Amino acid sequence: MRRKIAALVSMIALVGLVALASISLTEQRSKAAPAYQPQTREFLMVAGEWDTTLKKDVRDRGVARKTGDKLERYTFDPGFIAVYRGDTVVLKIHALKGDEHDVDIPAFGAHIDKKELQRGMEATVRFVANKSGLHRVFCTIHDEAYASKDRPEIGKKKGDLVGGPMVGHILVLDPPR
Ligand SMILES: [Cu+2]
Repeated sequence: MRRKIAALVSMIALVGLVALASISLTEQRSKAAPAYQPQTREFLMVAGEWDTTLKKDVRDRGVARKTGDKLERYTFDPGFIAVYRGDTVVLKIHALKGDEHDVDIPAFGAHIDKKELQRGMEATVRFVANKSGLHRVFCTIHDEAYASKDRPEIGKKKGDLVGGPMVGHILVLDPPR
């Protein structure tokens, strides 16, 4: 009799364990990864400058430059950022080098006017990065930012970006799953 009771008790215990295990498995399965919650991502950027005085004649992006000429290049620093699609991007841009700059991000219709980015000023642009892919951030004020006419000698058409660079890049990634 005792044996029977013991067998019965262990049978009940076993059934109970199996039931518990299956409940916890079901729970785990139903806990799918939560959908990505878009975030606000803020970046501090500066307008930086590189320059040099030539020690010999060079071709500077298709243009002849002489010994003694000064070459200047302006950059956004950092010049490359990555966010997830759906994130709100806040770029705080500090104009440290160069008298003035502007900011144009055609992919997101975002813009800072040059009046807001005179030397020493900081301006903010904010947008929702709602398109995946690699997008460009331009400063358009520099003489050679865009070709003003077709430049077959360097393979560029009117309106193509030839100079600067004052070009940054924003990589918008598909949200993690
Ligand atoms: Cu600029």
